Amino acid sequence: MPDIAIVPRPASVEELEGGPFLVDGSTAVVVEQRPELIQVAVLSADLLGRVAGKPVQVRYDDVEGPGAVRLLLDDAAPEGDEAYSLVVTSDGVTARAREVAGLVHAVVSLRQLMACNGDEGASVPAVRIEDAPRFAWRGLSLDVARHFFGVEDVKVVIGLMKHYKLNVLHLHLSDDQGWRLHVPSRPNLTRVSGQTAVDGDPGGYYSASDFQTIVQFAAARGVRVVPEIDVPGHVNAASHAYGELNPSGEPTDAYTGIEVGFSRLHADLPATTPFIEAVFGDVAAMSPDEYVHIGGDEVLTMEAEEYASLVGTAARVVRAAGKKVIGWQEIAHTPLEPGTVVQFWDPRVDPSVFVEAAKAGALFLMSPASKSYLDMKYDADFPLGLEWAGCVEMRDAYDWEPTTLIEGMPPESVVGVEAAVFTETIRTLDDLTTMLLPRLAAVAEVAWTAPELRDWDDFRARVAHQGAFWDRLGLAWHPSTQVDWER
Ligand code: TNX
Repeated sequence: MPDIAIVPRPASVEELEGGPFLVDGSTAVVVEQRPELIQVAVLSADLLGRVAGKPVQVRYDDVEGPGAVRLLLDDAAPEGDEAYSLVVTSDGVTARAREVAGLVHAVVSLRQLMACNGDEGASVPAVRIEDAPRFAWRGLSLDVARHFFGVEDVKVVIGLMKHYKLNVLHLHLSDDQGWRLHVPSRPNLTRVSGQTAVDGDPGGYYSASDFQTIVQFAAARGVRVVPEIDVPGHVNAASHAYGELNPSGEPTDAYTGIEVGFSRLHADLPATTPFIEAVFGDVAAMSPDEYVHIGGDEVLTMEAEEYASLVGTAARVVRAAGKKVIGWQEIAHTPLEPGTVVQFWDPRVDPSVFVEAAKAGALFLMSPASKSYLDMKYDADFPLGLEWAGCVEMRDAYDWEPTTLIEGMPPESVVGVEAAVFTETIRTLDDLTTMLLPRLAAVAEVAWTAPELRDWDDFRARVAHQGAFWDRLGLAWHPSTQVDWER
């Protein structure tokens, strides 16, 4: 096991002369007394204290002296919103960044370097790290529609995202099987379709205040939340709650199976445009993020023209609310405003339409199912997961290059990488973390680390260390045989 085993691998790591830094009962996180720094200091003291098994204090004066973990927001920090530097010597630790998100990354790196010394606390080797992400968008798409995951479960997921320096939680909030976000102007969506889930399992939904709780918990950890309402397909939860969305005027039956592609909105019904306006208007008002995801995938029963018109309506409403649009790759078949983000997911189709869209100004978020869909089985015998994109082992999730995935795509069109976990077969938090861990760490390194620093054998050796961390947190995870785990 290398001494310095940070995942994702930092841009530069230099081991320094001198002894380790000890995190013990005398350690304090020291910050200037400013609201945004106090929040990150309290979070950091908690994280470090829990690993060391000793309470770590927060202090608001700029004490020099030994034992301080100083978090500084200043211009001497490396450039870039999320960049940071971290210097550890036996005397103390200094983390610098220009934005709070960079300080969170620095503290996560520090935490990954801590080795427990039993009753003495923990020690950290002397080191200088300079680090910054390769991609600005490093996401995880979480399907809470097929099976619902409540606020406490989502907090666990956000904690893991933060630990691997992922910064966008994309919540797939609606699908055929359930509707998971209360929409004030269409209350039946959650009153009726908040109750249902795959296989008749229990449903659930987020109230406006639950959603704010998630957003704030995430923000404190440097994670944005992008809400997705999937239209014009994957809408049975909506057409079950509001019969006016169907040509018959009658609600559809609840759907608890796992087929895709059958449900749809109808552009020519009078209720449809007001529905799209109300839902996306309310969601845009509830969500502070710059982006709203409009779905757009797998509408198998609609002509291209009607599809384009409904996608266009959703995109117009999102933009009118002052937000930017992201949608699944199928939206590339419609006219897009420059700057729209297209989320690539299905590598089985002809990619030329994506290259054309990119040349016309669309941006691409890479979520190739055969690499980054963490709801695929690890191997054919795995009890959880689907197989339509093949099995995704640890190395599959690691060994791929986002900018060359689509032949002819200008590399500068790629804004990032997003893992996804759809939950048709995933019912509990244990199921969920079993699918995420260890593969989330692999996709996170694809998103964070420069290509010339990525190497499977090197990653294997570093990630082996993470098993003990998941065990300590009591998380269920899959001990892939591709790694010699340290537990
Ligand atoms: C494809 S990803 C879907 C989802 C399924 C998923 C299962 C996407 C845009 N559509 O509806 O849940 O596969 O892996």
